[in-house]
This record gives sequence, C-alpha cells and structure tokens, in this order.
Amino acid sequence: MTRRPAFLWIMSIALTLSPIARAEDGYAAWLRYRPLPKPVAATIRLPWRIVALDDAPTVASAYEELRAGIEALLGTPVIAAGNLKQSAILLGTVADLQKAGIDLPQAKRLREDGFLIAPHGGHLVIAAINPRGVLYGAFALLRRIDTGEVPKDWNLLENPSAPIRYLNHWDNPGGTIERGYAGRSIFFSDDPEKEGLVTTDLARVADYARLLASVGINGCSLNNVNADDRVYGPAGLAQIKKLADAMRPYGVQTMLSISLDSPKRMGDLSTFDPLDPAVAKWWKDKVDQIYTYVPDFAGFVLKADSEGRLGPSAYGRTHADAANVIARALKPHGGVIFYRGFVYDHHMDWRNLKNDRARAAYDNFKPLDGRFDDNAVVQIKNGPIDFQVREPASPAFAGLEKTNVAMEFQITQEYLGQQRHTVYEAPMWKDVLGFDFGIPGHPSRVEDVVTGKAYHPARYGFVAVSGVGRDRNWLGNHLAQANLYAYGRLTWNPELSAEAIADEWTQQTFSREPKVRREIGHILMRSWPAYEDYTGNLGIGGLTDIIEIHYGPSPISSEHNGWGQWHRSNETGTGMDRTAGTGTGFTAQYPPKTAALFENLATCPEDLLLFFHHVPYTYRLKSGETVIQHVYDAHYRGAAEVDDFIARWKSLHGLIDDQRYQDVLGQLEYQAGHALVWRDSICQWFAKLSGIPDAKGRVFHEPNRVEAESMSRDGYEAVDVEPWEAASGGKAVRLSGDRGSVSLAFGKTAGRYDLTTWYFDVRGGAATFSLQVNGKEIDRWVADRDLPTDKLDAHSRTRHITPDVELNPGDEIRIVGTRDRADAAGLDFLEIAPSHP
Ligand code: GCW
Repeated sequence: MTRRPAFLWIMSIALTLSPIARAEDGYAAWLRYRPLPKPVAATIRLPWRIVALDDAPTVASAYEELRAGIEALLGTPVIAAGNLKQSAILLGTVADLQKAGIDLPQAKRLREDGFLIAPHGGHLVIAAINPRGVLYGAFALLRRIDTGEVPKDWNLLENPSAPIRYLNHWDNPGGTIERGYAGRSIFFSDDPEKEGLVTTDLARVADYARLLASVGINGCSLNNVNADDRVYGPAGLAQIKKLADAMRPYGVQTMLSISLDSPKRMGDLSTFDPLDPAVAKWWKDKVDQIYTYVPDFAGFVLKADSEGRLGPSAYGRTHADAANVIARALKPHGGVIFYRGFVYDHHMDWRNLKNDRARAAYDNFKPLDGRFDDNAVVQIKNGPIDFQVREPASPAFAGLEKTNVAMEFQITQEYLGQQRHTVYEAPMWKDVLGFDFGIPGHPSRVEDVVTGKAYHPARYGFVAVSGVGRDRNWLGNHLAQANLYAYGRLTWNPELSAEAIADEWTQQTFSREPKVRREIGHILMRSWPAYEDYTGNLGIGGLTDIIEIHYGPSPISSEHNGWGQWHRSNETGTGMDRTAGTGTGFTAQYPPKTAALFENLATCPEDLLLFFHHVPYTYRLKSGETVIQHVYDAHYRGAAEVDDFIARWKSLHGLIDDQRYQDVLGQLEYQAGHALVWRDSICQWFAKLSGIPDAKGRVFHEPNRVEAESMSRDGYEAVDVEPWEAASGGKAVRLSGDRGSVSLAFGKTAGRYDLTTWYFDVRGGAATFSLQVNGKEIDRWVADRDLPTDKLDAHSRTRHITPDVELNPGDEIRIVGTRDRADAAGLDFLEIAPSHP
C-alpha cells in the first residue's frame, strides 16, 4: 500500500471539519449558523466571555451552543470565564444569579421554561427559573442574531404558551416507523436480536434533541402508540435509558407508549381490568421500575379501544378508569398519562346514514368529563376525523371543560403527500388554533383551550406525531423540515404568524437573501392551499386511498366500509350530512353559536361545505360557480400551481447550495406530476359519477396523449387498472417477459416537442426505460423512486419528461422497457406536446 503524504491527510481532515466544505445535505437543518457579513457582525456587540453559573447538563448545553453559535455567526472567538470580574454572558437560573448577588426584578414574570435576556452591570444575563429555560434563552439569542432581529439593548422575556410541547414517535422496535416517510427509526435498531433494541448511534439522538430544544420542544415519546411490549420489558428499559440519557442534556424528557393489556399480555396476570387491584399493583411496579432507569421520565401515551387495540371496554370499564389506574402509578413520580381521544368504531355500518365517525371523540369522552385524574391528559387530534387536508376543529376541545386536554397535530404528512409533496402545515394549524367556538363569557378559541386560558386545567399543551427518520435531512424532504420547526415555534407562541415562522426558518435554513426568503416563503405559504385544491376541496376529505396507503387518489375507497371516512358522493350529489336537522347530528356537539354556523347551509364556511352538508352537484357556491365546476377548476388550478412553485424554485438557482437545490427541484418536479394524477383521477371520477361535463372542456379531453395500450406492442400486454381512474383510459400495459417495447409513427407536423412518458414506478424492482426515435436512444431512466405500492395504480403512476425533441412526420417513437424483478415496466401513455407553444 502506498502511503499518502502527510499534508494530504491534514488537508482532507481540514476539509471535513470546515463548515464550508461540508455537504449541505440538510442534516444541520436550521442550525447552520452561517457567518453574518462582516459589517453586520461588527454592529452586534456581545461579551466574548461566558460564565455558566450552574452545572446542570442543560446549562452546559446552553454554554456550548452559545460558544459555537456566536463564533460561527460573528466570527469572534468566545471563551469560558471563571469569574464575574469582566463583562460576560452569564448563564444561570434566577436562584444561581441571586447567589451571585444579581437580582433581576423582571424575573418575577418568568414561568417554567421561560427565559430572560437582559443587560446587567456590564454583563448580558440569560436567566430562567429552570435550567432548561436557560438553554431556550441561548437558542433564542442565536436565532435573533441569525435572522437579523437583534434588539438595540437586549431585554427580552418570553414564556411558553403551554408546559406540554411534546412529540410522539410512531417508531417500532426493529426500526420501522408507522406512517414514517423519512427512512427508518433514529431510536430503534434494525436488528434487535443482534444489535440490541435501540440504536448505537446515540450521537444522532442527541443531535435530534438539540434540534427539538432549539424550538422549545421539551418531551418526546419514543415508540409507536400501537405499542410493542419489548420496549418496557426489563431488558428493553435498560436500552431505553440510553435514549433518555442522550436527550436529557437538551431538556427533552422521554415518554413511552404502552398497551392497556400489558399486565396480561406480558404474561404476569390473567386480567388487565383497570379496576382490579392486582392490575393497579402491576402498573405501580412497572412505573416504579421505569423510574429507576429514567428518573425524569415524563409518562405514557395510551391508545386504547381504537383500531383493534384492546381497551377498558373489554371489562365494561371507562376510559377514565383506564387512564386513572395508570395515572395513580405515575403520580408519585410526577409523571403524566396521555390518553388518546382517537377512539372510534372502525366497523361502523355505512348503510346507516346516522352513523358518523366524526362524532366519536365527543361521544366517548364528554360523558367522562371531570372523571380523569389531574395527571391524566386526553390528547385530541385537531379535527374529528383523522388529519385530513381540511377539517373543522374537533368539538371535543370545547366539550371537555373539566378534563386536561392536549392538541394532537401530525407533522409527518400521512394524508398530506407523505413528504413527496410539499405541504407547509403551519397555516393549517393556525386555522385550527384560531377557530373560536364562540362561548360567551370567556376566551373560547381552540388556542385558548390548549393553552389553559379557557378552562384553567391542571395540565395542557400540545403533542405532534413527529415523522423524523434516519434520512440525512430528518424528514425526507428539505422543505418538510419547516413543519417540525413551525410546530415548536407555534407551541411556544401560537400568536406567531405562519408567514413569520416560514421566514425565520428560511433565513436560518437556506439564506438571508431577500429573493430566497420571498420565493420560499411564497411556496411554503401556498403549498397547503395548492394541495387542498388538487386533492380534495370544500371540506370533502377522504378522496385518497383510505384503506391502506393514504397517498394517491382513490375516492371510492372511502365508501362502503366501516372506516367511516365517507363523503357519500353519488349520482346526484356529494358531501356528508352532519346536520342536526337531517343528518348525523354532529353539528350539535359544538357550542350553540358554532353549531348554528355549521348547521345552516348559508353560513357554513364553504371550505367545510361538504364536511357538513350533502348538496347536489349543481348547488351554487357564493361565487356563482356550481359545486361540480368548482371541483374541476380547483383541481386544475391546484395542479398548475405546483408548476409555479417549480418556476420560483428555479429562479433561486445559484442562491442555494447545489445539493439541496437539486433535491428540492427533483421533489417538486415529481410532485407536479403526481398532482396531475390527482387532478385527472378525481375530475374523471366525478365527471363519470355526476354525468356533468367540465364546462371548460378539459376533463377526458387530452389532445396530446397516446394511450400505451393503443400503440404497437412488442412484449407488452394490456391490463385493466383498478380502480379505473388510476390510469388514463382505465388501462395500462406491462411487460409479459423481461423486455419489450411500444411504438408509434409520429403524425403531427415537423417541430420540437416535449415527450412525457407516463409510467408506473412500483416497489420490488427498478425497471429501465429507453426512449428512442428512429432506433436511436434519446433518453433513458430507471424507475427507482420509493413509492408505496407494488401495483399499477395512482400511487405508482409517475412521469418522465424528455424536453425539446425534434420530430418529423413518420418518425418512429419507441419506448423500450426492461423488467427488474417485480417491476414489469408498466406504461400508461405518452404525451407529445409542442415544446414552445
Ligand atoms: O391516522 C391513523 C393512522 C394509523 C395510526 C392511527 C392513530 C398509529 O393511519 O397508522 O396508528 O391513526 O393515530 O392511532
């Protein structure tokens, strides 16, 4: 082996360490701390010494964050100082400061986790009641510098809106993640038998906790609510301790999801009846055991009597009985049980028009209001169904006046394009939080309920399903990081606007350049409305495949089954009648003012029209447009808007590092194609069902398409696609053997054309396509995108564009497909459109 000269080693080490040479793969997320321009940096005067008055690990994290952050942002070295003689940044709790003789009168206004940044006697003090607040103060100071919001004289006091600002992970031992779209679990190893239950990459777990702390998230459950007992068996707990230890220095407390039937399932007892004393003792022993491993354990999350999970109904007991037996075991340790309000019957009879899944949370929990212990919190999904693109706020937020409640949001984009589509969720969350139930006499916005102002409960706050996975950029899509960021910022302060949060995030994550801020801000702010437009509008919800994948369109899948995501579309009309007058009575679960608003067709907000009412397709909206025409127009408008996102993104070329520029561009281009799949499937499905054509003549009229099944075929067979609207013309072709082709003779006038091949990219193989003109290959690609199906359907249908091809009449265009294992190179159609129309 030849040895490399020493200077090369040194150079390569220097390159790995230098922040400039580091690839911009999204790992640093919004904590990139890019240097400020020198003249700007020069205007920011901070002491260059830091004194930590506390030896708590979170204060040590604050110290380290400030040291590295200030050095990176301002280019000035910062050192630890041992005494207060010279001007310094002082880090400590109010008690530490008092011991050092420093009294800050404004500190009286501080609450748990809040912070104060204030000048004092030549020092800059970052103080809090608890060490975690000091860490939050350090992050706030750095964020202000990074985003150019440095106050003239620091004097900032912030308290969080709620004490509970948690995340739930749906991660499984073995490393898979339920509804996760960013790779495998960062917590659990892939091979528990060999490697142990949890990851060996604890540094990544700590990095994650740091990201969470930077936006004030203070707790995190580690495992799926569909819980696996291995996690809290004795061997499991020793492993879980490692994760808790890795997150603790960033003030993130850990929780676990549990199963109510564990006392029985783990083989210890013959019952899990929550009122059985032996069961109560089992929970007490289990909880005591957990606290020996994780002394600051935050508590449990419990999904019971829901989607096949066993619950108290097995013994005729109530949800309060189930929550309280566990709450009492946690109480001496200060732990909390989060009892999920997501309880519904998924075997409901769809033929009964009075049945309604939306009623479930309120019907199940309202009768128990006031019967939960004070360390039990009922966590309620934002809407009454299940994280759909548009839902009203759940009436349970208004109804549970004597129960601790927490908001449950979902960061992972289960029903919102699974991170392959960009959807910035903050505007949607703001919409829910800002909704006012109109209860006379006290504040009654959803935000007031979950921040404790409405009913003054013992505990309150927020949880969200995380979706973070092992992909380098944490969420599988760079732009989706904005949702994690926004969740933290909004739970800290729900009054912040979605735009302001997007802008802070963009500056830290991408660039401070005004053009970058403007364009990314625009894309983020328009992304939810665009997605709503091309997937399901007017509050219809549920047009996706509901049974399993929750990704592409499949409007009929919601109907005729017990899952209850019905939209009740038929030949004459669409929408669920949830009124008290003629429907399921759901509207009556709201306080009177809100109930009347939704009940009445004339006052019901139109973006929720079909959630509350069944109307004929010819019903006229306030704009004068019919419902059916609105469906067509919205789907066309939404899909076209993704092209606008692409144009805006392209205008940032050169202003963003190349890796992330290309990653996002590729993702948006895919999204634009899949938005067309949505548009066409939904429009065609409604056109056929209603028999009312699109007044603008677009639906079913695609002049530039040539169906693959009508081309000359060699080695390809035609197949029917189910459901029919998943493929153009309801048919597709796929290879019968290993290789084959479809071809046609070009029949239009000579010119330059964009050729778009619509194909199916299925799991279990990566077929190759070659596009040829007169026998010469002009393009080639591999179907290796990670899409969630092994069928030719609306989840796998995608496109490849070959731009600007010169064609003459009679030219032979041929697409050659080569199979790879289960991927039989399925094709839907070819689109031939003039390049410069
Ligand atoms: O949205 C549904 C998901 C399930 C999930 C369930 C829940 C963890 O499709 O995958 O299970 O909600 O929230 O419990």
